Amino acid sequence: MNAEPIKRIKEKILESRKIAVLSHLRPDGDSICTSLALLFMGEMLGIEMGVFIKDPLPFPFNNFPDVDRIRFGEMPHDSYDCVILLECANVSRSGQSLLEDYFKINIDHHHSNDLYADINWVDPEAPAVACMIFRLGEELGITFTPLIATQLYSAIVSDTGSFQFSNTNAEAFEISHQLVKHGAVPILVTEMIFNNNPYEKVKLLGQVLSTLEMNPEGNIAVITMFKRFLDDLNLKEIDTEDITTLARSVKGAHIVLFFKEMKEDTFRVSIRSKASANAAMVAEHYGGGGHLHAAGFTVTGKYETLIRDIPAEVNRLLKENGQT
Ligand SMILES: [Mn+2]
Repeated sequence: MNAEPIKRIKEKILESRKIAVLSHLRPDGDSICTSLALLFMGEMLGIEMGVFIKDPLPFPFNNFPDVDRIRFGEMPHDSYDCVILLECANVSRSGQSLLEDYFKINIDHHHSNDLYADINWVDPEAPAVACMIFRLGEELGITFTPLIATQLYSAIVSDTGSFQFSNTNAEAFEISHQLVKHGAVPILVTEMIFNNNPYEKVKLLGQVLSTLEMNPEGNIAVITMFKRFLDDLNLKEIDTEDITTLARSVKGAHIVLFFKEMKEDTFRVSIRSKASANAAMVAEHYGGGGHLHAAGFTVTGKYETLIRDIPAEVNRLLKENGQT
């Protein structure tokens, strides 16, 4: 019982004949691509593998190679020797029910994790869960095929925002170096992840950015997406993280307030912040919540009033708490 978790996971996998791999609700590039890499690794060991994801895949991962190997919705309750949960802080994060009777393996690189499984391997230093699965693959003596290398490399590129986010460390580069040697082709992954936008998304990006305003102090950027932007382009929902990233790139901007019109006089405000500016504190002030650098809240009122009052109040809050 005292052995390192990676060793115990190796042992459990090697004695298994049938394994289910689960990841979290609203799956992201890291969880999706790593699940597929793990599926191929298990199959190389002669294990019957199943990848189950509750929610549909977001763009652009819905167009990735081999996503037809993923099964969506509720996992069928077969006789798995173990269930591996990737990036799930608790069982309910997987969106799956009735996992009580299974032997569970919990692999995560986030700080907050309930350590709920039979084997828990949580490493907050790992830049992506893909890096942990790479290390597990080495432990298992897997020969990394170009297919596996491409999935793991895609996961790392996605989770580190192309080696730009704060989780980018030496390990991200070391493992990527190995993966490229094993046949991952960086330019092809870049094309798949970043240069694959639908025309409508880039048009929308332009429209939202045209609303960009800075507060007088120049530390708060405000952008707005009106419902009519989406309606005009026949878009329902689209990932708008790129737009926020651009707004946050303005020199001196510590916080981006992204107003999304839900219906008349109702806005969902996403907050993205950097450095010491605490997005969660701002969101909580308005009855919302979130994390240090990503949070949100909902407000009602006339747009002209909100757009004037909220940035001023947010600036006051930041000043009061020494966060500017
Ligand atoms: Mn991740």
